[in-house]
Amino acid sequence: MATPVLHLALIPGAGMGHLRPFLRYARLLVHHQYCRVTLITSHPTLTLEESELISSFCSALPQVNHIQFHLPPVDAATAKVTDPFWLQFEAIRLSDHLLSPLLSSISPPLSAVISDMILTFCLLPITESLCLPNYILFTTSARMLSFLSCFPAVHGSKSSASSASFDGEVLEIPGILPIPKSSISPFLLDPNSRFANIFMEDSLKVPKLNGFLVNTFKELEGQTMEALNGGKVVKGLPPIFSVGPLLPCEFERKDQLGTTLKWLDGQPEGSVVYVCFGSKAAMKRDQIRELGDGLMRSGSRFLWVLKDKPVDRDEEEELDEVVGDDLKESMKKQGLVVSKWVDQGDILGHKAVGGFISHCGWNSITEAAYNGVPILAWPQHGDQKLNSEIVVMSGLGIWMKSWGWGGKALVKGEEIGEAIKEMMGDESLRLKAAEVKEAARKAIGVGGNSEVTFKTLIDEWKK
Ligand code: BUP
Repeated sequence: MATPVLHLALIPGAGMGHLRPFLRYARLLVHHQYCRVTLITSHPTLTLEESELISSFCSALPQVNHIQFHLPPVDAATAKVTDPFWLQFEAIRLSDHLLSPLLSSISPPLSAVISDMILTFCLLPITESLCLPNYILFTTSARMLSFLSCFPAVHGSKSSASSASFDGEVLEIPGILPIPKSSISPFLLDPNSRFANIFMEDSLKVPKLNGFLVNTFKELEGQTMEALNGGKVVKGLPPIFSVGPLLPCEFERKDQLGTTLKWLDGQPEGSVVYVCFGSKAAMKRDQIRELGDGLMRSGSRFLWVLKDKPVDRDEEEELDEVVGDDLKESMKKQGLVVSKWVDQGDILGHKAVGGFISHCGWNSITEAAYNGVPILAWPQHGDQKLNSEIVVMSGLGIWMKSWGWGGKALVKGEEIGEAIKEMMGDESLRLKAAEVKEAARKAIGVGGNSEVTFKTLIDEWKK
């Protein structure tokens, strides 16, 4: 058996949406004959789900060297953020003094570090001082990477490396479809927000990194990838590699009883709308009730992952407390509502699922693309409107732009019901989604773009 000649450290950020692609990529690497992998995670994790997932990953892949670093406590007032996920990011960003000795003491010495973009601020000076190549596993879209690279233009900074311009309404980035102001998170438009400051700092660091691995594929974002790599977005960017779609793995499975899958087994093919807004977004109760009403009005069967808390969910929570007694009773006849973690990868791959109401977190989009499931986009915050634009551009789904950001204005059940009918009844959408599915499978199949990129990266790291 060949001895590994590469030692790669993977350092994810916080939240399931960031952790999962790292673990999926780590699994690919560890199965390569030349690779040894060290996974470096922060402790404690923000959610129980993350710590359980890390344990399950380590049990499934004991050859991975797992190291934890202990986070300092961070005060919300000092950090000027209240969102628990951003507080966790802040704590990680304040841990540079721990990461430097940790990285330099790893044995055998590292060949490269693959880290989350959110850590760049504290990690890049360390990797530079240790002369370690630093690659980013970018957990969202290439479109979002273009936006990040040009972010100073949003706040009026001119740069000779980029001719991106913002006229107050639209961000024009050469080579990619313009980004309307309405798609940019309000936090990032406020020059004084902590988020905008972090983006500004990170944007300036993008050219200093050794490369970006993006969980995307040619047929989904080929034009944007070409613009990024062709120097159109910003001159002098490092190489950007498409490595996706990164697929759900066995170690991610949580629903050992297969409750949701058993329910899906009893439903006709393509008949079920799957509803999930990711691991972070929690809808307000009045919007949850309207969504329940909309699902009922659509006439479709549904599987709804209901979440009204931003961090871990309380599985004991009573549905009637959230949606009310009447709606709870009528919903039982038409769908299944769960308030616990489900195995989304399996659900999207089930033949009964014919549509997906999604917040458009990037992992969810790539998982839907891989399974050819049409999406009704309902972005809630962050990068999700930019991602929704890709859903529409690729033909994978539809987006009711008038609904705006989730939580801003109440979207009524009637409208939701009509939008669901549109998604579920559109045969051309179904066919287009099936084409995206074929392209996704081709990308990671033998000789596909992402598969070839994987080998290219291994060769690059071996040099
Ligand atoms: Br909720 C939920 N089961 O019950 P996104 C999510 N997931 O498997 P987010 C489950 O978590 P960010 C559940 O398949 C996806 O891989 C889902 O990531 C899985 O959204 C992941 O879609 C969620 O990127 O993260 O959680 O909002 O904001 O970082 O994109």
